[in-house]
Amino acid sequence: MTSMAAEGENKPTLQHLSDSQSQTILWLLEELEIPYNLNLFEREKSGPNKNRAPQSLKETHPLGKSPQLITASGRVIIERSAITAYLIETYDSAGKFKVSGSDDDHDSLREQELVGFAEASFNGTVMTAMMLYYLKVLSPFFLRPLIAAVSAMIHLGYVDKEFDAQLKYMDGLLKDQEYFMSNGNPTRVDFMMIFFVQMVYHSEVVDIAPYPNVKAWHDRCVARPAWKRAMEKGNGYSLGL
Ligand SMILES: N[C@@H](CCC(=O)N[C@@H](CS)C(=O)NCC(=O)O)C(=O)O
Repeated sequence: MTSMAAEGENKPTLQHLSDSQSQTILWLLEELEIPYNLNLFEREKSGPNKNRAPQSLKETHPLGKSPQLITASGRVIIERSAITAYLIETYDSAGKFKVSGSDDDHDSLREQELVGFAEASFNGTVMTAMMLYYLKVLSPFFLRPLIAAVSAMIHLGYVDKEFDAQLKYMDGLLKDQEYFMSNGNPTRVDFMMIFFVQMVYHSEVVDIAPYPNVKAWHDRCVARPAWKRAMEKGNGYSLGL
């Protein structure tokens, strides 16, 4: 673990990679309105590691992924679920982004459940759809019709049904409130969920128009001034296929 506390001047530091889910941590930092350091990393432009993170991200964590948050005391935290929990717990003294309810739909257990749903279940469907897409476009041309046919079968039998069930569930959660667990300000669930929804939205692997509350929630998140500031401060956020 590398200590960057001195360099960080008692501020957290975000190790931020272009076109990545780190953008959502940048959004949270802007929402919190705290001082922080931002180290920008670009994806490799060519060679065998084209589009991958640069080796320099391994200097702060062996996995070399982004986001990495280096705390003011020099501890390196990976995984957005842990980073969002840490940042909100440490810096949200007014409780703007904390869940505050005690009923089943708004308590901390529900928050944990929905963070897990976003990361494991919804992301699982998104990744399966992405893999099928890349398998199709990256395979040799003579195999492509066969792979396209197998991919269509997996979509029909599994992926599309999962997407529909999951997006309907999410649409229902957003029926009477602006964010997944709140009105007014997002919570950790929204900071987690936005990336997975945007993967779907930007790549068009599934149409979210039939889920109007999800679409309205997405548009509400990206209309926030903090989201816009984060977009200006980051170094690109293109998720299209
Ligand atoms: N589960 C991790 C995912 C981290 C991750 O996979 N980051 C990607 C960017 S979206 C990355 O660094 N990719 C570059 C690479 O693998 O070379 C989290 O929540 O932070």
